[in-house]
Amino acid sequence: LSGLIDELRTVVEPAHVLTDPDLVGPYVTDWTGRWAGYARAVVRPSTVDQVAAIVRACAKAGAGIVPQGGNTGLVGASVPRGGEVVLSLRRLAEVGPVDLAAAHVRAGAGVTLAQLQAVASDANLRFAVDLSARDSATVGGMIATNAGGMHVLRYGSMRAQVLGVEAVLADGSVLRRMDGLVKDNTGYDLIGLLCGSEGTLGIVTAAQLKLVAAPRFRVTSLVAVAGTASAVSLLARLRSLAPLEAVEIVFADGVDLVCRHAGLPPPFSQPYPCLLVVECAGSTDPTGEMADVIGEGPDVLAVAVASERAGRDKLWSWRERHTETVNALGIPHKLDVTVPIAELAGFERDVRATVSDVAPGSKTILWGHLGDGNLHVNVIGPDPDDDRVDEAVLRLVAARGGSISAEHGIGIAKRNWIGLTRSPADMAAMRAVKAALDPNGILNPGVLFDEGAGRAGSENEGSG
Ligand code: FAD
Ligand code: 2HG
Ligand code: ZN
Repeated sequence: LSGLIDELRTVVEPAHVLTDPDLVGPYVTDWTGRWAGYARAVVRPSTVDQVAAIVRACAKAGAGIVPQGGNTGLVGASVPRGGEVVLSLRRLAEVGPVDLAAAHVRAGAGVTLAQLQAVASDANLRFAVDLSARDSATVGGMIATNAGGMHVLRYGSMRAQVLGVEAVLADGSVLRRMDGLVKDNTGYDLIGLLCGSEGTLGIVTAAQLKLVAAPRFRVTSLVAVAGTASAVSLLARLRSLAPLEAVEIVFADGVDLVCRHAGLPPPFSQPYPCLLVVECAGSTDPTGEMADVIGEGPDVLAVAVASERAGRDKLWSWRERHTETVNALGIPHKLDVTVPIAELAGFERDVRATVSDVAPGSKTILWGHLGDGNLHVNVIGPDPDDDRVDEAVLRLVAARGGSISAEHGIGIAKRNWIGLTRSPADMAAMRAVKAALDPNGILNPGVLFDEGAGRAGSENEGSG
């Protein structure tokens, strides 16, 4: 053990090989507090060559590596399980310059989303992915999780923004596809493969990222409706709006908790069962067409509209502050799922009833990205190790033809149930990819694949 640490201290400055428990602490517990482990060391390189040398040293010593960016991941994949080396990429934080003609920018893996958005905005452009962990979430982590966020319905998730990647593979070799070419059909799409690989196939050190035009106008509406079924009928009308960027859903109980936690006033003078945040952006003012579409239905109970930054931020705050509010209530069980939009209302009803049956007295808080059929099911109450609620909810998702991981990944939180929605053939192909790229299993061991298997929902039960 000390041999590896001594070797790591020859690769990066000794001050960036952390072993002191006080310094290591923030790197070994996840954002939710549900997942924590022990690390041999935390290493903080600042160049791709250092990353490659660290990987070679760990491979030689047979030490597992947990790549880490902002540690905002929500499925337990960014923290060690037992004695791995945490490889923090945060110091790879160079960004730019923006290539205006190509509309792309090079960013190091450790660049935060907020930094990237600021650089794009200075160039009168914009990075299309946005999420509320923007001040901490990094480019590398967002690629590794294929992060989604608020604007997926218009621009797609992280994978759709990535034109190029530089990554260190498990043998320490460097894969470099950084030309930023929009068209390049030369063999397998290894860039796409790394997106969503959760640190199990390679360590992203930099990326070439697509930028889009910055809209002149942006208008946000907070729309009250009677429930999920009404929200889905409104969504059907909203789809006719060309500049539609976001349709997010929250419910009265969650909004009430957010108000109490964040000290916000209630959004309307009376409570409504369900609220949507609807946002449009473009080169002309979308206020009129939004009002036409939103105003025309009997299902709309109240509307607030803002087009200036401060007003829009306020309308978003009742939605964006859900995650921190839930964390303040206890250690949550987080289930980030998609179901076909036609199934959403039924799923919402079933999920509330099922959680009450399986964990009486617990609190269920739902919200999400309605336009993507993506609900975040957060349950407070069951012990962190008691995963009966997790299993019950994920079985409901599978029964309705959904996905057990919409945008956060599988990590260790859901690996026992991956077989609910992936067939044995699918699992065998994924294992073959893992074995080819990381034959000794040193990259994020235990993530994605349940080596113990045999539990409910293991791959043998795949429903395809
Ligand atoms: P980390 O948490 O450090 O790591 C996440 C995963 O990526 C781990 O598997 C890790 O091993 C791997 N990884 C990290 N860096 C690298 C690298 N350089 N190379 C290879 N693997 C790497 N997610 C969404 O999709 N949509 C949202 O709307 C959203 N909102 C959020 C809001 C809050 C308040 C929080 C706390 C989280 C939210 N997330 C959301 C979850 C989270 O996935 C994203 O914040 C982000 O993608 C994680 O980036 P990170 O740098 O923090 O990665
Ligand atoms: C969101 O959309 C994030 O708010 C986090 O994806 C979801 O905390 C969660 O469950
Ligand atoms: Zn989300």
